[in-house]
Amino acid sequence: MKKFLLFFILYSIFLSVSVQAGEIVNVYNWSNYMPDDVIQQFEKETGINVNYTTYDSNETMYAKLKADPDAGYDVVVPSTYFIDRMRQQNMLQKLDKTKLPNFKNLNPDLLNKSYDLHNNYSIPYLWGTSAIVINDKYFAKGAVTSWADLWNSRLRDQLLLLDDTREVFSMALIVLGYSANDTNPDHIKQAYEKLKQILPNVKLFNDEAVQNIYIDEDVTIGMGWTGDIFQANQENSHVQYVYPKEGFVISMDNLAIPVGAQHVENAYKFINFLLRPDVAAKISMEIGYASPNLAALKLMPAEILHNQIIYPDSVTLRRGQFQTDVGSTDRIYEKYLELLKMGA
Ligand code: SPD
Repeated sequence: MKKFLLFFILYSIFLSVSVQAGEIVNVYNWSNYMPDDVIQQFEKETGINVNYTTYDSNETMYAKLKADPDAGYDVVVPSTYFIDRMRQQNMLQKLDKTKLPNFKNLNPDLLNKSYDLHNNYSIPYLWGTSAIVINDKYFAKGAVTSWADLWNSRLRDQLLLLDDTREVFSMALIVLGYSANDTNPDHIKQAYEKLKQILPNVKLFNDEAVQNIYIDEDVTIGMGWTGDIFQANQENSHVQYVYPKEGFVISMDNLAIPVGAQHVENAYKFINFLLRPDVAAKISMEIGYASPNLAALKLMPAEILHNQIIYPDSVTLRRGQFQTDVGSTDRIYEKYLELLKMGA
């Protein structure tokens, strides 16, 4: 009887360890970037538990994985310019597309770009822009049309700026007439000097609670990302997104598997699930970013496809610049952002 009990206990431990090891996927994503019910649906359909944690910037995610490649993440969602850096630094696994049959749903125009030719390391998730945000109760439509308007001294202590190095510098570089992907240290220094001039107008730097801040009208002017402002506009129709006349940044975030991933098969299952047309459509419509999934677009209503926050018209899109990796110049950007925030 004792022997039987011991066998039973050991067998139960073995079963529970093997089931737990196989039934989890550790996902590390941007905050406010995936609906809870999508995660629940995946868990229900597959029996795989999603251990979901979030980050607030590419830099945070990159630093964590750089410090510890075995940090335990199976899926991460870097922007294109970080995919470029991370694949070059051998931080990502080469993908086996035979395990991603839903890859075929993606828009070919958004694949095979220089940051990852053949998409060997990255799968487009969502794309969006950053632009000006105004509350039209406080700012008449047409009164703020350019990034340069945000430097107006009448906006003292009123602005929200994204707490994101490249986004903040892109704004200043574009105002100065430079590329948002500039690597010339002198131009970046000029952008820093320009940003110092906007500091008296800055109320806060934030990137995690942007939609609520605009919904609650704690801030009524500043900058923001597509999805946050789409969501804010649904709750408070006075929150408006204005594509600046000088230009703006377009970015795309991508699903990838870090080299140290422990649950690779589950990572493939999760990514393939997100590429399913019905799932991709749900994510895009709830989170408010544009979908790179053509099959998903076919499932979306016209009011979403014509929503100017998510899908700006082709004339507006021509003013957009796609974010690219700036290599080691990134350190210069980061140093200046730190200095700026110390002075804010
Ligand atoms: N809350 C989700 C934010 C996603 C932002 N992606 C683009 C970042 C490019 N710098």
